[in-house]
Amino acid sequence: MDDLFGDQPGDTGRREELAAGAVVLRGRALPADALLSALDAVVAAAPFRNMVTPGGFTMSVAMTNCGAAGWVTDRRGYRYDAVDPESGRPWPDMPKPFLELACAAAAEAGYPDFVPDACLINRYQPGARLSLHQDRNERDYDQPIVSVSLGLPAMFQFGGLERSDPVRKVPLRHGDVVVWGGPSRLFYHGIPVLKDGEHPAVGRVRFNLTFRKAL
Ligand code: MD6
Ligand code: FE
Repeated sequence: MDDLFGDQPGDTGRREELAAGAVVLRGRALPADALLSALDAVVAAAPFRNMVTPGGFTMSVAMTNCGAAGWVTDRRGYRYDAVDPESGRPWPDMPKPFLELACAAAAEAGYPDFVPDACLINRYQPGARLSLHQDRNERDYDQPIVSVSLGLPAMFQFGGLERSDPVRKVPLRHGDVVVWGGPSRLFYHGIPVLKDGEHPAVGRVRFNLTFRKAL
């Protein structure tokens, strides 16, 4: 449905190189119905929560995970953990539609051996933001990250290896997939304050799934 009603008419299927090793596959996650149903099931088992940073700030982005390892933060630091600290149980299994999309998108982008063991799920309500950061809690930086955007559009800030490097702004819309690795694997990036809006299939929210090989 999403592709018919057109979040990005004419854009689906386009491939945009962002930087060495980083590519946007426009609309690659469409149609997104199976992903959204699977997301509901994950969230029923492991609800979204606003985690606390080591510095003591509560994040405006709510998070949960699926897969063998989940990314967590608390006063003790950032890390991957096999267990959801809220429930004491393992994170939900990675749903098949998640795994299939992540592997296929990575292969298309030039990473044919990528098999994620972790999927961090971010939920942005209007006003939420994710400040500039590097993804560096994974063991093997030769493995890329696959990022899937669903729901409301967002501006993705994409910098360089230093926090002070200039940032490019890349609009990410419902169904877009970013595959990111190689020379840009440790580039700083973030999401500025999410603008209000209503997505026809998803509502007043943006979800981002980031697939990683964490262990
Ligand atoms: C987001 N994404 O798009 C946040 N990290 O909501 C990330 O932080 C991210 O999209 C590493 C690789 C790809 C990403
Ligand atoms: Fe990130």
